[in-house]
This record gives sequence, C-alpha cells and structure tokens, in this order.
Amino acid sequence: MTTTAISLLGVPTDIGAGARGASMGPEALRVAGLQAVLESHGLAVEDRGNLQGPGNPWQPPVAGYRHLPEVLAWNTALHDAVLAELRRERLPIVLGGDHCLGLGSISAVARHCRETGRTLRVLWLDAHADFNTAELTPSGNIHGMPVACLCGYGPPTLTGLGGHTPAITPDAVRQIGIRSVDPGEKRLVHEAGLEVFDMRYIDEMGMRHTLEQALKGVDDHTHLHVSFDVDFLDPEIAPGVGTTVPGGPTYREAQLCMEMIADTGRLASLDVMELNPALDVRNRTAMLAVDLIESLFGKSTLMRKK
Ligand code: HAR
Ligand code: MN
Ligand code: MN
Ligand code: MN
Repeated sequence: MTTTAISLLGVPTDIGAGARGASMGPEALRVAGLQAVLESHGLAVEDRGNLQGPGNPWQPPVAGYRHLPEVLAWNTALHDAVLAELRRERLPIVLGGDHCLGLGSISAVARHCRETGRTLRVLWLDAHADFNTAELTPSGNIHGMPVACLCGYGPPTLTGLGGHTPAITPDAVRQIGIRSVDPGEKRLVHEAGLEVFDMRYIDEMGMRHTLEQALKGVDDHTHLHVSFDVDFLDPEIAPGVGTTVPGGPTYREAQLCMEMIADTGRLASLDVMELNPALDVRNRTAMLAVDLIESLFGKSTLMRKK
C-alpha cells in the first residue's frame, strides 16, 4: 500500500439521489464500527468528521439537472478535502452520501495523479453505469451522471471541477457489476468506449477472471481508486440503498472482488456511496459494507505467504 494513514471524510448529503436518506450514510458506517475495524489491522485512522453543504430542497429538474448548484457546492467541498488528504500522503475514504460525490472525489484524485505522475485506475463497483447526461437522463438525478461528468460529458462547472477537463479519460475506468443502464446512456457508454464488466460477464466468466481483467496493467505507478456504490451488491444481502437492482454479486463474489483488489497493494483512495440507512434493516447493509471494506484493506481468512 502506498499510504497506510487513512482519513475518513463524511459527506452527509442525498442531493443527487432520487430517494432521501443517503445523507445518513456516514453516521451509519461509523456506528457499524468502520474506524475500529481498520485500526484492528494496524492502520492509523483519523476521522475528519463531516463536510458541510446546502440542504436538499427536493426540487424538480431544471434543464435536465436536479439541484445542480447544490451538487456543485458539495462536490467542490469534497474535491478540496480529498485533495488536501492526498497531498498529505494520506488515503481518503469518502463516506457518502449519494454517488454524485464520485465526481468531487475522483476529480481530486485525478488532479493528484497529474501532479505526481501516477497512472489512475478507477474501479467503479455499481449496479449502474452512472453515465447519463442532461439530455439522456430519465430522472435528472445527478447520481446517475458522475462517470459521464468525469469523462467530460456534462456542465462545465462539474466537468472542470478538478481544474482539468476532462478529469479522466474512459480508459482509466473499469466498471464492475453493472445491470441497469438506460437506453440513451447505453449508447454513450459504447461511444465513449467504457470498459464494462456487467453481470452477464461475471456470470459467464466468474468474479476471479473479471478482477484479473479489470486489474490488468496495474503496476507500481498506479493509483488505484475504488468507487464502491453499495447497490453493486445483491439487494438480498444489501437492502439499504435507494436504487436496488436484483441480480447483483453474492457475498462471496463481493468478498473475492475486495480481496483481489487488496492483493494489488495499490489501493490509494476509496468512496463508499449510496448507503441509505432509512431503507436499511438494523444497520445490516452498513455492517456488510464495513465487512467488505475490511477485506479491501487486507483482511483474509488465513495469512498468505506472498
Ligand atoms: N440510471 C438512472 C438515472 O439516471 C438511475 C441512477 C443511478 N442510481 C444510482 N447510481 N444509484 O448508481 O436516473
Ligand atoms: Mn500521493
Ligand atoms: Mn452509482
Ligand atoms: Mn448504483
């Protein structure tokens, strides 16, 4: 691991989502014991508390976007906070919050990679491609747009957040677990050339082969960023999200995915997004997320000789 000092950044907002409640995600992850679990593996963890931003006015879309000014405010604050942690050589874990925050987080990571000459690889673990634009979106919800914005498809205020448009190119991204993509969004995914390991691929090839492919080319110069949308997981095991889609990875598949990422030793930043405690059952989804994050930071059943 390039950095073992971890900073937790809570971002309590549901500004980009279609259901309220992800604003409570950071606290649910804390209650589920995230910091203590990481510390039990010898990691130094500081909880920076929660960022602040505007409330959720719950308005209809304007020109294809819901809450664009508020989304910009939250993501600007997050960009600045993530960049500050990276510049201190710390590993930020962003506690969302809805997935529109992937924009602020990854814009900062991309900027840091540019500054330090690292190659960015983003693993986007999600049921959704999050590649909509104002023209294509069925909802106006900006949590369906962050990957498109990062790749330069979106309003200039968002696409230029990290000081460089586009923040990333599609070849930096591998999407895993995808099973819900809107028709227009699908066309843009193909046009942009995004590499997607959808559930059909995982069904046919298995999670092991999927991760081997998604991690191909990761080396000592790679900054590996994981954007973990909790709706990646099958809703049978993870009910606490706003946009459940049946047919996601099982517990074992998700564990293997996290373990194989950990094995690279290159994880340098993480988002944990879309957890919605208002829809959860006795904090079960939060506890599952913490369990999986533990694997991402190297928990394995038996010590493995390298
Ligand atoms: N594609 C749909 C839309 O744009 C659903 C949005 C995605 N929802 C998420 N993000 N949870 O992963 O409205
Ligand atoms: Mn660094
Ligand atoms: Mn998402
Ligand atoms: Mn999703």
